[in-house]
Amino acid sequence: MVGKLIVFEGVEGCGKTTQLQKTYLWLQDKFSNQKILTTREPGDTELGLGLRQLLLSLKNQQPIYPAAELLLYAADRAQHVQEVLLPGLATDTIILCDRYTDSTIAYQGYGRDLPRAIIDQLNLFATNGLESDLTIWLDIDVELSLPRTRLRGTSDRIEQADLAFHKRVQHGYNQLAQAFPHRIKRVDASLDEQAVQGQIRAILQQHII
Ligand code: T5A
Repeated sequence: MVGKLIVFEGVEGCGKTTQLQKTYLWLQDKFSNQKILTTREPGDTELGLGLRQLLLSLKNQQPIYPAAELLLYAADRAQHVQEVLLPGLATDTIILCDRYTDSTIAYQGYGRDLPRAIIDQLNLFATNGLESDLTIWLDIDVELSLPRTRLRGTSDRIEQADLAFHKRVQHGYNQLAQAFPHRIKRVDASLDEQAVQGQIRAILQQHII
């Protein structure tokens, strides 16, 4: 199979990380000779890990301004694309990526209200035009998903934003899914883990495998 970039997207606590791992194990079992890689944004490279700590830590004494936040996510992505995604795809790897360009549109665009034109330009610059082959959007109301993250007992800087922010992010994903139906496929993430995984497998079987 040729390399593919499959991205998992959604609001906080939608279950991306859980589903990405389940999908990885399923694909590994199904295609034992296929190279499969899991990765995430922000924080999969050495530079990205430092940026992730800056972005998500609650220890910052001063607020991070939206424009600075946007540029830090773009820097993480630029490094990630060059260091991980492009080399992986060049060696026919199936890459399962936790968040990518749509996160920036949803969070910094819809959430922080930064101009879409600038975000699109930065996404293009950071990715060199690399788009996902398929994006799985785990759709769930934030009223249901945020309590899941709180069960962990800790929350990061962005999780602590107010409910209105998270609702704007959720609306952003909705708008993106309507704008790019060929690339973004919705799953109902309010169901139990197995039911969500079943929907993801059906989508992968239809569009990738
Ligand atoms: N960000 C990122 C931006 O603002 N701009 C950008 O450009 C990018 C790339 C990343 C943060 O950065 C922001 C978005 C984020 O705020 P992160 O730690 O990677 O930070 O945070 P998340 O991506 O939100 O990851 P989370 O771990 O918080 O949530 P997940 O991955 O959606 O959820 P998961 O799988 O960890 O599950 C959360 C809990 O729910 C349970 C799990 O067991 C777990 O306890 N769960 C379920 N419970 C019931 N039913 C199900 N179906 C369940 N599935 C999982």
